[in-house]
Amino acid sequence: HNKETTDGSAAKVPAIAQPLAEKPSDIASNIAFHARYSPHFSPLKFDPEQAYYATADSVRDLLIHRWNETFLHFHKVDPKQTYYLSMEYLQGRALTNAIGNLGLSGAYADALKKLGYELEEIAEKEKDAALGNGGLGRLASCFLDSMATLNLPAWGYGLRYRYGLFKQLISKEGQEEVAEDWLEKFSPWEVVRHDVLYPVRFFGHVEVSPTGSRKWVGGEVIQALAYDVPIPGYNTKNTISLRLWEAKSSAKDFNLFEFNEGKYESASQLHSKAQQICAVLYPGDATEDGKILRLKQQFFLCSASLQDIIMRFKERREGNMAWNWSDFPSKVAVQLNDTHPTLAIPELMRLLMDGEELGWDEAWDVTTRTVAYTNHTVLPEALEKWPQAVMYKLLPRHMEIIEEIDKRFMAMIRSTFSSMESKLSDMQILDSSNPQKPVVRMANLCVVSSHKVNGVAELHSDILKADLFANYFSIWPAKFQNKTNGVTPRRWIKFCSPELSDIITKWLKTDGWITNLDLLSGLRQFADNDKLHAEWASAKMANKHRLAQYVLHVTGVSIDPNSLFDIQIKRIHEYKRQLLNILGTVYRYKKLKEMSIEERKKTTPRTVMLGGKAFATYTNAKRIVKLVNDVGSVVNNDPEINNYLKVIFIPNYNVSVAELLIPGSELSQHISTAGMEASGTSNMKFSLNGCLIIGTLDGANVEIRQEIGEDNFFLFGAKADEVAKLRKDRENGLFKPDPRFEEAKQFIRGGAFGSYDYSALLDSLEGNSGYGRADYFLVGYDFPSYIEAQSRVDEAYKDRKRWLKMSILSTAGSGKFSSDRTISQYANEIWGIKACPVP
Ligand code: 6GP
Repeated sequence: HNKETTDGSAAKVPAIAQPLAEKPSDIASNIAFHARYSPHFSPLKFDPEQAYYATADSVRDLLIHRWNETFLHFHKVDPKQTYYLSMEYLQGRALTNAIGNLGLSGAYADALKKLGYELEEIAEKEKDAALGNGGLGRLASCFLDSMATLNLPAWGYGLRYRYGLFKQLISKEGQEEVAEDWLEKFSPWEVVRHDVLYPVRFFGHVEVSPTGSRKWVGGEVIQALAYDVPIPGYNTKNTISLRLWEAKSSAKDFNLFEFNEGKYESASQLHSKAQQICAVLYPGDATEDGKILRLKQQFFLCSASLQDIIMRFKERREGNMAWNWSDFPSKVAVQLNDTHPTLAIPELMRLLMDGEELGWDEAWDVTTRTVAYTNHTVLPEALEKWPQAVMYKLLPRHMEIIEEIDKRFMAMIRSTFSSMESKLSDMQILDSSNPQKPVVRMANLCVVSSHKVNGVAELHSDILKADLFANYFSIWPAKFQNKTNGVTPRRWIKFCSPELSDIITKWLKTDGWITNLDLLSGLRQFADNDKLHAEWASAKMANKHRLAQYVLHVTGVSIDPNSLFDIQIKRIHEYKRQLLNILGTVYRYKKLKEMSIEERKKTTPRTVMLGGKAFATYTNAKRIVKLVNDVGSVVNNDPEINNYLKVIFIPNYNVSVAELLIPGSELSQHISTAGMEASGTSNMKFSLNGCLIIGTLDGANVEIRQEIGEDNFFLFGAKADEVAKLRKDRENGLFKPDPRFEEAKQFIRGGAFGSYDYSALLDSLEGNSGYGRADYFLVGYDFPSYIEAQSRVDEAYKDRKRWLKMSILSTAGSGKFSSDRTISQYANEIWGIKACPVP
């Protein structure tokens, strides 16, 4: 019963007469049909929300049609396929993107007009699918778009979190987290597949048969049910699938007897356990129960996905007597999006050995040729380490397998690389150096078991080789690669900034750049052209007006579209240094206060916008959010200053908010401590949209600056290779803070922004709290060069012609940062897969 229904026998499904609507009049009647007969709401009303659902349903028809054709085609051709395993996907809204990729934006706009609605108004009714946290999750979504567009045989696998990460509310107290309600009213973009269901086991024990074979039995069994989200490619029939697993119990798990005795809770115990698994992304893991829940989520994703992958592999070999398990890696590539899906490694080993009766060596050969791993961060606290005791309890058979992998790895090192013996304790997968708390190092398990390991920008990949994974690099140099991140040009310029896109198409005389972003370099020859300048400026201004309206709507603060729009949006983290931004802004405010009116009039007016979520238990990050809001309350209400400076905290930053902010931006901040931001991807989106960057030489900034030219990038700060020494100097008392830095901190400590005591936050810059080392993120060291770079920005902005030229050159130099380029490189250099376009 687990088989796909479209297994090549689709002829069994009766044909339908109803045509798929692609002309405005047909689309309008299709929308009307869904409004009446798709039973989400009362069929008697057609308000904007219902119009959205009916429109989405009609788009879904088209997607399902293409999705089926794609699936049948892949089934027939049986190409090697990639399976992307990720705990996060930040899909955002689907409607505008889907009709844009289908080439039907105009037709849908016309159809809705016939029904009395504007497409934009309807599209805004959609809630973001917010199944992610940050860059890693949005990258996964950009990758899906590129895989579909490049006609690659690929699938995404993830979890269907009912409440996502959280919704951020902002009050006087700062950030408050509440459950995200994206599924409260049903999502039209998912197709539940009641025929795709797999059991996933937890706990239990290992049983050894008389012949010595081992089986995992007992424990708790939860069902994984597939929800498929169709992912249309741009300008192609190919529509691939994001399969999200939902945890559920079955009717036989419901104890009717107990229920009728009034024992309601125990009667449906398994039901509530299943509900917990897909409730939220990254539940708190401070307690043991929290750790078990996180591991359950990870294993649930891995086990269901691998069962599905193996089922498909076997299904496509049915009737063929000649196939062999050693063929598996020539049909299947599994990509681990960071370490969260590491359990795919022991689970694949288990399924092959205990399920398919392969021996260790054969299973290991298949597994290691199948799995590859991407690292997305070098932050020590993000490198997952799970207590061995918890792992034994939840996954006893997997722990046996991990122990065996570790044992064999050590034996291999001793026999083949004996000079590395002294490094073994660092390289081992099991770390028992603290006998009270032995842990499993997931990243080590990934590196040992993957055929390729990659970082996400050149600098980051170099750091992996020289530092984090240096020992492994010395024994397996060929295993390590770089794949600089990219973003999809469809969502991140074509659809979110249609005016600018039309200008680009007009000047390049082709819209080929949308799928071949390198063509943007053709804009360079027009960088000084006054006509282009005028068009460019007017498109940017329209986007700024749209953004200003949004800001007024969500914050009540009106901002001036003639001021410089300066934006920093990303998760709030000390290494990303939103604190540097706000300290710089505080300094600017203080200087403005000290100026005469005449002097003030000569300055460049700015609107500083920040947005991002702080992890619920990350105290300093939450203090930063509060500080930004407190500074905003004072500055925005200061009649002397608020024509020259505004400070806005954008609440609940997510994908659809980014789609408004990025096109309207002129300056964006990517100012992490060098060496700490693996890549960044919003830097690419901003520069693609003609926004200038103020930034450090970190992550992909390095490559962006190379591509767009040094003169078009406001650089400041320490370099990655200086950081270690600077930290040492600081610890040794050799750091002399700049007086401007002291002044900014003192201004806050003195209560200029209210009575809240910020000393705990500011003390982290003096050196005691947080990482236990003085100003670990070097805010103090970089402050003066940051302030000076900001002055260069102010000067450059005064010269309109120069600024516009820099803006055009930013877009022109962004060709490299398409996720189409990134995904082609993964396909060729890691996965070994080829395009499989639906004819
Ligand atoms: C992020 C990195 O912080 C960011 O620099 C990078 O651009 C992005 O991944 C995509 O590669 N990392 C995460 O979001 C994360 O959770 C474990 O890493």
